[in-house]
Amino acid sequence: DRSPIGVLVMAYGSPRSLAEVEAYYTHIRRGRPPTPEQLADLVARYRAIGGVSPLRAITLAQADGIARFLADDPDDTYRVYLGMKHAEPFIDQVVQAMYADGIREAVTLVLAPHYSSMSVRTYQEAAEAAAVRLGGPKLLHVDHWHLEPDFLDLLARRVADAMRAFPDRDRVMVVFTAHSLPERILTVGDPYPRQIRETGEAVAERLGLRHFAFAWQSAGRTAEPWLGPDILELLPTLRADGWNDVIVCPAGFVADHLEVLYDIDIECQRLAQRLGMQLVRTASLNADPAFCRMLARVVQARARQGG
Ligand code: FEC
Repeated sequence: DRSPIGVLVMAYGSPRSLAEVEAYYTHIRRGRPPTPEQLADLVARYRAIGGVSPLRAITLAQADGIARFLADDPDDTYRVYLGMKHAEPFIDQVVQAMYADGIREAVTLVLAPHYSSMSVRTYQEAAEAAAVRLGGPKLLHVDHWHLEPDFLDLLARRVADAMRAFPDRDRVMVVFTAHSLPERILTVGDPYPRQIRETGEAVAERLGLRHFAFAWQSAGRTAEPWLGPDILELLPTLRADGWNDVIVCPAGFVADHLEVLYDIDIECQRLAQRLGMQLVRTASLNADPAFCRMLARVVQARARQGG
């Protein structure tokens, strides 16, 4: 009667309504409430994408999809849980539920492909703090999955689909983007920028792309410097270099949400139009069954590896 292996799927989280935006923003800011101007600005961005972000629903569907594939495992029994960094159910509450359910060992998986001390690691720390306090479960982390062949194939397919909007692929620049982080991650040798580059290069190689570039997006509105160039800075440079056709592949994200639907589809698209450029954004992976299967396999491999 072995207890099932826990699977702690962790995601960013999103407000369920405009009324929840302030509490959400305050949580992101580690307890410091936003100013009224900051709050109004964020609410306006949520309104611009339809009032609520689809992120929560997509995250739930991704976790469901992973669970469905894991249910077919002939050897092991898994029980999937979903915890969020900035929204309910919070990661520590979920670890508590796992513990109460008798889960002794759990694989943790963050729904973001690239590892950073300021992203994936902070999810893991939230889970670890709860597990240490409770005396379990034992956590087996998946640190990153940015070079999984099935992930790269899925991204390559989406870039190829976007390419169909253009008559001549040799005149299209493909820009891989990921969420910016404060520049100080570079002083600790953080692998994040390198891993994003590796993902983009591997996708480019699969497609035989000759023209591709990298840019950051969605930098926070704080005083310290963030990694650049931002996609909003890169576009004018590309235009000046004679590029009119651009594909943006937000390779650091796995779902439609504010940073894709607003920052790319509205803000970046507006700039492209002003510059007279044609910009096509690749479709997000969302709950594509092939993506969920790929994640389920990553979980199985980590469980078998043990720790
Ligand atoms: O659709 C939605 O409702 C949520 C979209 C969303 C995703 C997301 C992903 C990442 N973030 C990362 C880092 C930071 C850092 C700060 C920060 C701030 C915000 C704000 C909003 C927001 N993030 Fe986010 N992020 C999303 C949403 N993020 C809203 C606050 C307003 C703003 O700055 O625009 C700065 C915190 C601070 O002020 O100190 C740092 C990283 C990711 C990608 C990896 C992951 O998913 O974990 C890294 C989706």
